[in-house]
Amino acid sequence: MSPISRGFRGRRPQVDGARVPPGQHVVEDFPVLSAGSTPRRPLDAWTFQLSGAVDEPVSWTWEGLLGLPAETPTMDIHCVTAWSKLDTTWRGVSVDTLLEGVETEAEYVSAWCDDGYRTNLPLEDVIGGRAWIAYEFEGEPLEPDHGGPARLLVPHLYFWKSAKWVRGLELLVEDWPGFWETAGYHNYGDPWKEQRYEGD
Ligand SMILES: Nc1nc2c(c(=O)[nH]1)N[C@H]1C(S)=C(S)[C@@H](COP(=O)(O)O)O[C@H]1N2
Ligand SMILES: [Mo]
Repeated sequence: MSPISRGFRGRRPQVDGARVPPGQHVVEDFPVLSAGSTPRRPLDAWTFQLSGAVDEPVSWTWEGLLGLPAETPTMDIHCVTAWSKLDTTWRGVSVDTLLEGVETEAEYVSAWCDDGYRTNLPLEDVIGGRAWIAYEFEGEPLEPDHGGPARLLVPHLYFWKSAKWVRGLELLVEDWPGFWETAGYHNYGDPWKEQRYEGD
């Protein structure tokens, strides 16, 4: 018998290693990782707000968000707990669209959420077509456990930066580390540089 079974190898999912950051492995399922329990907010009590270093805070109702031009990005996502999920398809509004016409001195943002979670990012990481407020996953409304009704999606950074149940972005002149960033995780979190923990 051949020591290598072609049949066995043939059933393995084909993974392009160049798409998987160091120390990560590809999963087919979609794990749920939350610091607390899933908050439930009725859509008629939901708003999304841009606040902080802006002349006037701007906010959208749920209907208002759905009325904005949407995009359907297909992206790979990378969780610091070492799973990566390839080719996930989302639908949502680009943060560029929300920031159109907004004048700001800010260089950072803090995303805030209905569960009290916060995460911080450089402003430049949420513009230029790299971040969305996502409300659909694989063609279905985003499930509450995965951040529904809407979450921030920033796939080029570790997934803890993709704030679930997001309600707004506070624009900041000075950086303000969030929940995991003050608990020993890396402030920036580039999966390609394996920036998992403070000091990486
Ligand atoms: N509001 C909020 N967003 C959050 C979290 C959280 O606890 N609260 N957990 C983060 C972490 S650590 C990860 S890995 C991802 C997990 O997203 P998922 O549950 O959809 O896989 O959400 C991130 N966004
Ligand atoms: Mo995480």
